[in-house]
Amino acid sequence: MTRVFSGIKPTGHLTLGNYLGALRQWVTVDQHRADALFCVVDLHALTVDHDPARVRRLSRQAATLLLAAGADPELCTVFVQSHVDEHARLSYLLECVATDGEMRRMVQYKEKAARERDRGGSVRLSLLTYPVLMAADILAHRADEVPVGDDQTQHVELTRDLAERFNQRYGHTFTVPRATRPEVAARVMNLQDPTSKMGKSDDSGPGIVYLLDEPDVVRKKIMRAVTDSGRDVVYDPEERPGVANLLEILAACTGGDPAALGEEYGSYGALKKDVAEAVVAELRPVWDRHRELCADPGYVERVLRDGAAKARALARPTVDAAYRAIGLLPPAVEAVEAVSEAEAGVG
Ligand code: AQP
Repeated sequence: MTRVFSGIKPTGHLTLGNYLGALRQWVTVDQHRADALFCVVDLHALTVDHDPARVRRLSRQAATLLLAAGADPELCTVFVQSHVDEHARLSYLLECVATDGEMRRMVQYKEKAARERDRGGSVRLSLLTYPVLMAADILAHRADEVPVGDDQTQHVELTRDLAERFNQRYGHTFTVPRATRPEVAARVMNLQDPTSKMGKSDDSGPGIVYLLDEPDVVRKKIMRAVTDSGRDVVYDPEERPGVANLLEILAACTGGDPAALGEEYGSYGALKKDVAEAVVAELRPVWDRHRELCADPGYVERVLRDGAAKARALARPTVDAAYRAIGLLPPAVEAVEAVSEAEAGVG
């Protein structure tokens, strides 16, 4: 069975971009057709300036929202990255396979490091190396597919390179995964600046629809979205990024095609109104389920505990195999077991 792995980092409140670009695909498609693992990648949230209490809070919130969006623990594994040591254990080995040059070429690193320097802050070494940890997340579970939004495809490419290099040097150990993306809304843009991604660690509140915004706040943000200087509604991401973004969001929520939908509208106002109502209708079941889950925090805790146990059991053999393949001496107990197994085999 195909194995799917993907993650979400608790660096801020989840956005409509996270939902349409990732979560929705995970819960409506991936968990039904594959052996799927979904992870709150909390270690990744430590790569930028962070408040410990906030990361803890956001980690719980991200897991709750993932379940509210429809992740079903009977169908998939939901867990928190730091609960499964194998990810960090494998990351170091992959750092010994990755090069300094390839890490510095990562676009997210360049953008986030520049933003950090502009603010007068220092850049954490982990911001440079975290794509290797992401590779470890994926490879430890031998994932075949990694459903991600556009912004993460470069990191999945790196993961493929590291897997192939490791396999070539040390013997076949890892599955080489591939990125998958949603057909529309693979990059939802900021409503106030449609040339930038709608990002959860962004400061510009009015341009970002958060999954836990109240319905009227969602409507207001969409009605105030920046459009373009033209008047006719045309799907043209290059020349009309604001309108194209709204059409993509509408298409993602209603199932249509963005270009065809554009032809149905005579004004930006009518388009915005329909987008706002489509988003509210799309998010309503998530809000309802989220309220129920918040009333039962023990359930979320149990899902995460059971998910971590499953994920650990799944990752352990692959990570142990990587340790052996790269030339590390197995711990004594494993060595003794290996000898007795060999002797039993000979006898
Ligand atoms: N705007 C987006 N449109 C489509 N997909 C998106 N994703 C993120 N933003 C959009 C996808 O959501 C999944 C989880 O994302 P993440 O938590 O790894 O990262 P992020 O939301 O991009 O958040 P950061 O890095 O903390 O900060 P920002 O957002 O400020 O860059 C991924 O599959 C991602 O592609």
